[in-house]
Amino acid sequence: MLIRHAPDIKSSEITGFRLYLNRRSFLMGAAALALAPSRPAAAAPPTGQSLKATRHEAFAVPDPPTKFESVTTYNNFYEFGVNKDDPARLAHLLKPRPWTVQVDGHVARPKTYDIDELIRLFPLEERVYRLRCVEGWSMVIPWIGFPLASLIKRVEPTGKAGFVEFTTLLDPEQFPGQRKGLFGFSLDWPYVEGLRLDEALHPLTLLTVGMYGQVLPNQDGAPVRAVVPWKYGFKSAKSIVRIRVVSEQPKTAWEKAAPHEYGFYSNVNPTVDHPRWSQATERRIGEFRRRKTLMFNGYADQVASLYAGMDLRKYF
Ligand SMILES: Nc1nc2c(c(=O)[nH]1)N[C@H]1C(S)=C(S)[C@@H](COP(=O)(O)O)O[C@H]1N2
Ligand SMILES: [Mo]
Repeated sequence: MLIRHAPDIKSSEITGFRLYLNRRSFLMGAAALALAPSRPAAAAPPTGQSLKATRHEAFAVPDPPTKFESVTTYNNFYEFGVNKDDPARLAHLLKPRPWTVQVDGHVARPKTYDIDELIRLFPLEERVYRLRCVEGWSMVIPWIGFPLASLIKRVEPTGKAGFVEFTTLLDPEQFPGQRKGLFGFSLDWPYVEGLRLDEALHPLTLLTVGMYGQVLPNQDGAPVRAVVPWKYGFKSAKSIVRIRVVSEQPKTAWEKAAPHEYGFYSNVNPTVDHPRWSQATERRIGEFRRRKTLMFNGYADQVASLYAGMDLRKYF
């Protein structure tokens, strides 16, 4: 059981499997930081540039947004390391330009998009969503992006399409966490996530390229990440280089690491506990109290029908 010695304590919020991983790799993480190259003198990434979007009120939550500072300094992005502050410290290593996203698989019009072409293709919307991590904390973030469905429909899925698979960039030069041997723990890189086709086409599911009126900071998944607000945070893959329409359910990075702990669906569900901790409550970053976790993270009216008749204990 965890000992809570401060109300706003950070890494101690990580429980179970992930706490174990963090402890194991704490010293190794420090070594990786020391070895990481310093900020290059080349052109700065576009992080911080303002990005215009039309505010979209449907699905917006009334909760006040989490502080930008918290959202950009308290991150999970294992490619940079397992500690919450590793992504912000090492984010300068990631170069979000030039960048392409390969969209292929069971589609009639596969295409590799330049990121700037992709951003121009669809009108950008601002949507305020809750995001809850499986570790028991949550945030409220004004994202900027467009429905993933717009892109999927554009490439025309064929009759064989059943799932959508996301792959994060594999590059140990930019992602120190992918360097073999530096950390005591490693996911099976690249980070892979997936959704059922109907989940991917759901109007709530976004591809995001910004937040808080600006270009997505590197530590939050620049230049493009998925945001699936009714699922645990790890389903929202960052720094995506490939979106593949497939027929079989993808094997995700977290499923491979611990299949009994992280299922494919990973819908936020306060009635189905993680094998080693409760999912009944959460702490909103910036608050002290714990609040009750809502079914499907509060999006039940929109998404519950996707799972009608499914045993959510089995398909966790
Ligand atoms: N590629 C990649 N995507 C990732 C992760 C990661 O480690 N690698 N962590 C996930 C987890 S566990 C969470 S909670 C969210 C955190 O997003 P944030 O840091 O922008 O709040 O990103 C998700 N996407
Ligand atoms: Mo998470």
